[in-house]
Amino acid sequence: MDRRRASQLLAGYRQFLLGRPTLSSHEQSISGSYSKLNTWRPCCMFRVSVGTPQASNYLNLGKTYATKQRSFGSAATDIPRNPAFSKLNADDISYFRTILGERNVVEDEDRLSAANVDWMRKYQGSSKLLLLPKSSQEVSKILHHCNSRKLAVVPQGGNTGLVGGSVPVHDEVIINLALMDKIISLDKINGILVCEAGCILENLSSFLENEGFIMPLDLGAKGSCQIGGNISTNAGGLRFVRYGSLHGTILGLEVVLANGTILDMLGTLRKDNTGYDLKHLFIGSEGSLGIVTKVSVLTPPKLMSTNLAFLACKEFTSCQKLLLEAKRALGEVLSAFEFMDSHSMDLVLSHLDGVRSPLSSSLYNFYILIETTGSDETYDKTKLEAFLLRSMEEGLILDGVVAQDINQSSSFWRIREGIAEASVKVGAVYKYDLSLPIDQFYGIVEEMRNRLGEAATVVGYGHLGDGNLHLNIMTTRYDSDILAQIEPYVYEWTSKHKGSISAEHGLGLMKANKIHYSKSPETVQLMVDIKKLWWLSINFKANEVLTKKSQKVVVKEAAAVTRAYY
Ligand code: 2HG
Ligand code: ZN
Repeated sequence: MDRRRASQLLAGYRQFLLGRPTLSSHEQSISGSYSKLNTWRPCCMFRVSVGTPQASNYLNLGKTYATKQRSFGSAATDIPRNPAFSKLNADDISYFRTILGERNVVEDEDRLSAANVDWMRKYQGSSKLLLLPKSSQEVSKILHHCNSRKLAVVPQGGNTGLVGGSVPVHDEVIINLALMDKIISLDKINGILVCEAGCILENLSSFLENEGFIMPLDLGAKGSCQIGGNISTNAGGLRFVRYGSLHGTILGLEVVLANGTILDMLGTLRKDNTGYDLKHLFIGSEGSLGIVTKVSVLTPPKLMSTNLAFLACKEFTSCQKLLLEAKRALGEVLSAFEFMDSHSMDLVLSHLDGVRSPLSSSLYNFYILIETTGSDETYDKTKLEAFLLRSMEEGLILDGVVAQDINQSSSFWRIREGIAEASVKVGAVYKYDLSLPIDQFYGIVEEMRNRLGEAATVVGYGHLGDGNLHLNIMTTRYDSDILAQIEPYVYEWTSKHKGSISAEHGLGLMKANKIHYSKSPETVQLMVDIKKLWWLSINFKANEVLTKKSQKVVVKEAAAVTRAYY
């Protein structure tokens, strides 16, 4: 494409979308409401086991157990209830009432059934009790009691996870942190926010934006997910390409261990080299070592100039080159680089009301969202425009638009963030959250499409800037034959290409026994050892149950890391 034609197109982009689309619920939320959105919001969870740390007895996943029927699909991993754990009795409930008050000890069936099932309605537990603590001390008392009574628990945040980690497996006591939602402090010079773990991500973002900062983390589930759950799964999201992992931005944590000990690591220092940095053990360990109750996070300043481009490419190789060029040309202002294929786009357009493509044609194969955030409007715009012109001239981009106001950018984001929401409208969805080398990124999507043929709709999208693909496979209903064609093929393929089977969603129930596809036996063994040591150090009784035999099972099955819940 010559430069003049490219310039005309770019000018045309600015005229585009003059008719404002109807506000989506996402946009409404941007204009100030904190209310829970109707849109999709899966994300995270945390989980810890309490009572005897008898990890091994429920890890022999190779055997088939005739336990309860799960709703479907990849949830089929059946884990037997460990008989070493007690059953709740009336005395337990009375004790919880004395520490939490009547209202926050929930036995109501409707509320329990909502807390027992995940957002996809794929993983279903049968807990009879939901506890809503208001402070770390209350969490500590709950855990201390459960530990001494050998009652299993599952911590729950916004219950937006996609891997079955935030709901009970059997009858665990659910500890939901929703009432622990206070903002404790903000250092307005350094942007260090301290808050409770139950704070909803979007509320933190809105609070910070009023103060001139932003959360380093942003994701589709922001209207419901809680920061404690984000940390427990080490959620990645849309700003990862710019601000990196929570391992970098979380400065401190308060965590309650299974025996009720409150571990104060709630530092607010950028630099602190005094011994092991133990907070990292809790970031991404899915609650297997403790419940995160408070958080200290380094928040970047809010920069005033944001631009968002919605672009179309013909080949996947153009998307790859565009990424490289964007990193080179946009450098420090690049704040998101998101990818979706035409199948993802079709899915959103056909299942979400009020969403339409910003491009005049729908014949493109791939779409890229590029966001820049900087401090100088003219400089940032000039940089982006020069980059877009060059990319069009080189034929990397076939078409595109640049959002002209917040409504337009919200409508662009709505398409990308709406894919997960649209995916559950088809019927059944099998979700894979993979990290892959950039040259292999789209290969598995094409392979699965060929492999499954007409039987399924296969879409690929995700955080191309971070090498994180979301492979979603949709069918009208869950079917074990389809599942058998997908798994273990997807895991083997990922492993063969040195990818990760869990980039940002955690292992949860879905992938607890799949860890070996991404980690060597020695690495898993060390995780198992750390976990055993952890439990031993907080509860000497553990010694009695970690028999030689059960330890072997732990090692063999390699699933101990997160499936120590029960
Ligand atoms: C996203 O990036 C989320 O949209 C969800 O991580 C991915 O639903 C999925 O597979
Ligand atoms: Zn994602």
